[in-house]
Amino acid sequence: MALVASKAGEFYIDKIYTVANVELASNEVNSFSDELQIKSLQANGSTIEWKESYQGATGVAKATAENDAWKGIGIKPLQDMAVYGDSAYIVMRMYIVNSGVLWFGLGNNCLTAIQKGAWVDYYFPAQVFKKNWANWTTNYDVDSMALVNSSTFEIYIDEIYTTGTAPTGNTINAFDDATQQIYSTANNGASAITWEESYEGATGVAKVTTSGSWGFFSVKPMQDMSAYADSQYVVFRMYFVDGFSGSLWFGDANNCLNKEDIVAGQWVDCYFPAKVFKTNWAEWTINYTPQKMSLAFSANVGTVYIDEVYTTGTAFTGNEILTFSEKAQMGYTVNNATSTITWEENYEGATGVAKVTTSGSWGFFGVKPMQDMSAYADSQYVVFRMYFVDGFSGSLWFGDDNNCLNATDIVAGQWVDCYFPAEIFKTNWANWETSYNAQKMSLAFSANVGTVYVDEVFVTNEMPA
Ligand SMILES: [Ca+2]
Ligand SMILES: [Ca+2]
Repeated sequence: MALVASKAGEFYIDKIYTVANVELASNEVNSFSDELQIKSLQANGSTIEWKESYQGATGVAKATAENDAWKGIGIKPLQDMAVYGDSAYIVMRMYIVNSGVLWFGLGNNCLTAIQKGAWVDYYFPAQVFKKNWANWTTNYDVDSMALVNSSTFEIYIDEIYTTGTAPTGNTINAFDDATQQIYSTANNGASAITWEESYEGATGVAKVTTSGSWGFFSVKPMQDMSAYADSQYVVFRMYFVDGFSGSLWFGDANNCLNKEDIVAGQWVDCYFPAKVFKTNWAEWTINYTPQKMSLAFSANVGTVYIDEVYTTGTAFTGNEILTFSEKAQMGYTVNNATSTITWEENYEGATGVAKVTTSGSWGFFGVKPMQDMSAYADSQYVVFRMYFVDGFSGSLWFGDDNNCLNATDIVAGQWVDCYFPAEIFKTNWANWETSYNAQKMSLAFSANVGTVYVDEVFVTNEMPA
């Protein structure tokens, strides 16, 4: 409890006193109702002054800067951060005379479009505020706790407050109210987004209208990404009004895992790999790339409603590549013209299986790992646990070589494990998300083997004696 001088010298104290407490609303960060409140702002290269009124507002902070260099307006809340616990937004009511892009907490994340010459409520993600400001009293970082701007600006701030309730659990955005829609953005000229209170039994929906191919629907999570850490899938619950055509891209890959289930005229869930979401979205607050963070419709699909975006499933760990425990995993498999792949709940004591049917020689059963390839770095073998119903003939090729290490053990009519060198897998699969070569990433049956069930695909260091 001391006032500490960091350098030698002398100073004089006349008196120590308190001033009358200002009544603060529960969600208030600062409303500049008197001149003292302006002292909580920090002029990081800008000039800040208090004005009794401006354009109909009472008690405002005026911030100006010149020279087109990074300038900030540092903000310190007047209340304990706990007050803002579950807010969804931090709102700055500003009158912008002149300004470029507004960054908040080192993120280009103003959720409301800049409009000049009027009082506008500018929404920013409360999660940025809550995260960066958590310990501002002990750990004040000028850049991450400021509204910053790289241009010459003249901005008036009437008040700063928090509002809304952030979603919890596995929700990314449920579009519960019109305000939540501003966490989604149409990032290109081929899509527009509006909000509606309800549609076909769903409450709170984003209405996306595409007017050409490659319309984007970008969605920004309203919680910290740590909320989704263990998820396996990101799901978009959608309703295609005018029919579905083309493909659904998410994070720059055509990777809707259950595209065959997408039917127009009803609510459908489209599953995407959560690892794409987790990797590309990790730092969305500071590093936003629309293409990597959008659902893109390759064709013009007209009107699509989106009820909710959420995560589900438990991320794989350990040595698993695929287990087929749920149907969505079928999206990680690849067939060719001489093979079909379907999912079944169980077969001969195994739970969750892929059913492969070949209709000629060289049928493919391609697999894409559900974990990051680094999970398999130390393994020696890749194992396919299979059941050949109609007999086994020919040879088993993996990554364009006939290399089942224990082919002599493969017997039809029972579950058998087929071992392949993991080196092939690690080399060919390393960058499958950006560079997919079906032949190099498939198990190929040289002969027509009819029906084969696959229970799981995993890596191991042990091969049976
Ligand atoms: Ca909804
Ligand atoms: Ca299984």
